[in-house]
Amino acid sequence: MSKSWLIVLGVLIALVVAGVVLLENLKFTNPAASRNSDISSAQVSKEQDQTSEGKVEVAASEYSFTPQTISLKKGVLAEIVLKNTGTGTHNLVIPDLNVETESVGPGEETSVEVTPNKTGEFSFDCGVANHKELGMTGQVVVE
Ligand SMILES: [Cu+2]
Repeated sequence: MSKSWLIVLGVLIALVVAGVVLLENLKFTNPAASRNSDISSAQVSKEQDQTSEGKVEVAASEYSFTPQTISLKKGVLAEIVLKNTGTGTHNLVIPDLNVETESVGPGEETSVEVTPNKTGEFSFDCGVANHKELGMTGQVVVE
């Protein structure tokens, strides 16, 4: 008889504890939810920052690129902006990453987006005429 009362008492205590825990959770549900959404929107804007940080500007002239080495990150979207600071037509080609900008004339610029799917060092060059042979080459380092 006393044993079954102990069980009943134990169940009652368990119910009370569970009820308190539920109430606490309910009390903090709304603030917690808004905190979580703050965090996720912060993460989104951080990712957008990373995307804009993934903007790489390359100047093309006769017959070289500046800079000659650009760094990208595997799996991270980057925008490569090609500015033609020279007097002829140029573009930028990264064969290993399937990247090719359109050709732009003096003073013009163009851009291309790339999300490298592998790490390594790859060459880029100008695909116009024999500009590659004249020195319009560079290195892409993907980490
Ligand atoms: Cu060129």
